[in-house]
Amino acid sequence: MDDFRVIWCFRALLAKTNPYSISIRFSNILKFIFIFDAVKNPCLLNNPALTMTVLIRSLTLLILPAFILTGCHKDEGKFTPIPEPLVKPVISFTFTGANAWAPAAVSFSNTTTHAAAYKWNFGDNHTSTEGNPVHIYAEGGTYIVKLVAAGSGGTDSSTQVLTILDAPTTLKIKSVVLTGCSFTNSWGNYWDPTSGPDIFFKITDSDTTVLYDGFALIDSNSAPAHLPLVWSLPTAYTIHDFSEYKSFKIYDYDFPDPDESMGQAGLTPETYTTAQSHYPDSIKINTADVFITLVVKWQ
Ligand SMILES: [Ca+2]
Ligand SMILES: [Ca+2]
Repeated sequence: MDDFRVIWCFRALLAKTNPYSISIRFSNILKFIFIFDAVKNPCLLNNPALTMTVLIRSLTLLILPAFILTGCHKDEGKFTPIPEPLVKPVISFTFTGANAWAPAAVSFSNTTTHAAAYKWNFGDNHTSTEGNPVHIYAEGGTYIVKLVAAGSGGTDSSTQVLTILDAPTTLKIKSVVLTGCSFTNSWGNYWDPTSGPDIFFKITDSDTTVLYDGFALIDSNSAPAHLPLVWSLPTAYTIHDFSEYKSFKIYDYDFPDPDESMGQAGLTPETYTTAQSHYPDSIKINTADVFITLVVKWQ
């Protein structure tokens, strides 16, 4: 755009009340400037409204008679537009979620300026054109993240390095905490009518193979007020295969009869190895019969 027309109308000058107003209509104009004669009238420098008033009053004296005779008069003004300077993108971004076990979700915060389009290369053969993407790194490693930004002033790019830790290979069960259970069996009878149940746990596979017997940690003569029952394992039980189901079975010790099962709950550890459910320090599992919290350590 080289120049443009300004059409003003002095209809407002016909009004007999102050202050005078003037409307100026522009077409397809993004920027404009007014130039006032501040040398002759320094007080006008910071008062464009006053300048317009003085200008209008002066013009009124000269032109108003002609308006009265001819009606609204159109005039043209010519201004020099100020072109928008073209600035290259100034790339800036931060991220959170790195230095975590894989798979890890890393959130990128894009603070680039003078850009309208972006392309991310996360360094693991994945890309994105979002402004502020969240990317899940599936495996541990060191990755070079590159952001390319494009704007009216051109394109530019910047890189940063981030590290994702290799996924843990073991899950250690440090404590089994019974937070809830029924103190009556399915017939509505107390497990141990005279003294309350003597509660302990076993860890088994999906069948009946006992992997860990917690009998040594038994809580004898329990009552609801004793909950939660906290069983801290002297030696943590270690799970290596995250795809195998583990059952935590709760018993009332009966002698000489077989132990009475009060219920069970279990987990498959890989459920907790996603970017969303990301290696929690405690895991809650339950069925209708028992509620258990496992205090664990991944490594
Ligand atoms: Ca019993
Ligand atoms: Ca008992």
